[in-house]
Amino acid sequence: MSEPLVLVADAGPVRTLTLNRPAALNSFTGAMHAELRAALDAAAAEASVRAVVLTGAGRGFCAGQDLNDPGMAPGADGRVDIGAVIEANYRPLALRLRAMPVPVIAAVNGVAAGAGANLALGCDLVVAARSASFIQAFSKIGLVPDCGGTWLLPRLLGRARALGLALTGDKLPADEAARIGLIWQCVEDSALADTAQALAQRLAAMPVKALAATRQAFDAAAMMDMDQALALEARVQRELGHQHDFAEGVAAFQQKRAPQFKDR
Ligand code: T3D
Repeated sequence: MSEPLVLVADAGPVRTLTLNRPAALNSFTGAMHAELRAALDAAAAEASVRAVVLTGAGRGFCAGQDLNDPGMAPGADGRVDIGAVIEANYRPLALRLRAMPVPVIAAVNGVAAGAGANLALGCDLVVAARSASFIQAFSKIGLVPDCGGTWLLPRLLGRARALGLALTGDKLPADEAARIGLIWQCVEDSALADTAQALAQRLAAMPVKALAATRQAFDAAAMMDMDQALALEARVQRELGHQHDFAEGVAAFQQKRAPQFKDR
């Protein structure tokens, strides 16, 4: 039997998904996309999973689209339909990440290039090893940033830096990515797995329904004026205020005990 293209491992409430094509820096084939979609769907469906860590096997995180994948071969008209690849694979992937009911942490263990960079940046928190880097490799092969890059990069960085990275395709080292606020944290290589795991365990013990709602409210508010965002906040708080976790959080505070959150 062939090796899984996405490895799945649980540590209590934290599920770790590891992209597993290390010889090609975990670049995406159609088959790896299918396994990752299925793994994300399973994590979303299982009540016991309260946080997800996404990382890569070997020395890379993900080098984007596998440029040797037979799915990239020209069709009968002699042309490659990259739009179809995006619609079938990258768009569903990026949307799935944004809709996860639990926080997702990217543990970027090495180079993250092309769609691999934007896969990481689409996660809720990005922790990167000092030796890792982020490359918007698209311009070098005549494409625009995808897997949500056109939406994510200007929001994360502002237009000047986003365009600078996208146009040049320059390698951005992890420590610089942290310094300019593109990612949450850069840590020593030897500390990456433990740091990401500890962060995931910490978030898993929190009210994850509210954490996911926070991401979704941020995404929605990005398209709104302030009054619309205030109305959104009222709607979301009303719903969260009816949940177990709000009552539990307040009761635990009043009773000076640790809360036991369970909503999802
Ligand atoms: O259908 C569509 O195209 C639409 C979707 C587009 C989304 C995209 O992601 S477009 C961008 C695609 N990705 C790239 O252009 C990145 C290509 N890779 C690189 O530029 C470099 O590999 C890196 C900068 C990421 C890393 O460089 P380095 O020197 O550390 O490693 P390397 O020697 O280049 O790569 C190691 C191996 O991985 C090598 O295989 P080999 O020679 O040892 O057998 C290399 O061919 C393979 N590899 C790396 N990236 C890819 C890849 N194989 C297939 N596809 C790749 N993207």
